[in-house]
Amino acid sequence: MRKKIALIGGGQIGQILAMLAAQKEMGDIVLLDIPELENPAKGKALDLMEMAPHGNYDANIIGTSNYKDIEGADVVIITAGKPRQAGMTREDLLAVNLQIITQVAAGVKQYAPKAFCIIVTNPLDAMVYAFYKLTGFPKHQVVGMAGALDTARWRAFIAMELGVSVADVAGTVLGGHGPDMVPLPRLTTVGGVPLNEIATKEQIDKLATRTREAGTEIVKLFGKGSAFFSPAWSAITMAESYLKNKHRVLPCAALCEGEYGVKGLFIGVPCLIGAKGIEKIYEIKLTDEESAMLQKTIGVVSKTAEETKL
Ligand code: A3D
Repeated sequence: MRKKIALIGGGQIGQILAMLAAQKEMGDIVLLDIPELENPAKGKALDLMEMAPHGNYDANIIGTSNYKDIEGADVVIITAGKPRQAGMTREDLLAVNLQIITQVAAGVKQYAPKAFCIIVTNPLDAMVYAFYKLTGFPKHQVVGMAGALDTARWRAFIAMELGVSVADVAGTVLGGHGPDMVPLPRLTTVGGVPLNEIATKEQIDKLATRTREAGTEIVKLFGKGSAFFSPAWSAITMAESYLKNKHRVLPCAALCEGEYGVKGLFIGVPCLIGAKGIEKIYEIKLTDEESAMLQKTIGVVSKTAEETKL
């Protein structure tokens, strides 16, 4: 039997997720949106079915607004919620998206209680915390997508700046999904060569700042809405590691219970994703400066998590 992937939210990111999941033949796909947008969800699903002969994939893809259709899903990716508009912070979305996540959590809890759940809705660290609290799912089954995207942006900007293949840039970005996130130049390499040895301090500072502001850079260019291609591919990478037991090590918002001195919060940390979900969190020995930066982002995440009152 094919695996089943439920996509909650059939907007910009949801539709790209559906296309990627189909192209990668990850399983059958359910695209769920609110009742008022059930027909557009059905239309997107049908369009993807009609793309299959050229896309060369076999998958059953449906659109719906009924949670019953996600029954037994192996993976649930949640993008339901409002995106930022120009001039907004992610935290401005807290009240409206908390209401949406509350509805989504009830539906997923009822119909897909065993699924590996990847939350994308912003403000990310608070929404994944809320989903975890509301569902009561085990911690290894609930994760937020942010670090995978922040790291992709860091790698992309380095490759663009230095004129090297992005495939050879390795690194990681820790912390919350906001302007206080912590790129780690000390641990970033280009084909094994330390970044610090091939880029100047000015270049590295500029790249770190651009990474922290990358989401806002796109929001400003769009004028309306936020990034969707790169967030979708980041979430699909996480889902694929789970479904195929690939054991990718990706920075994800995972529940920390003592790791990095964090207790009871979802923070972006390097995670091993396999068939059991979040199988391991890796702790990196940080310098004093890096630790201080991480403490700052933990403070921000702690405040938004508190604001959910959960
Ligand atoms: P958008 O294109 O508006 O799609 C969101 C979809 O969610 C819409 O089709 C809505 O109708 C649907 N929706 C709303 N309420 C519900 C509900 N109760 N049940 C089911 N569906 C519902 O937004 P988008 O796809 O561009 O972005 C989705 C979310 O991802 C936003 O909150 C963004 O801020 C967030 N986002 C996060 C990142 C991260 O890196 C964490 C990056 C980019 C966007």
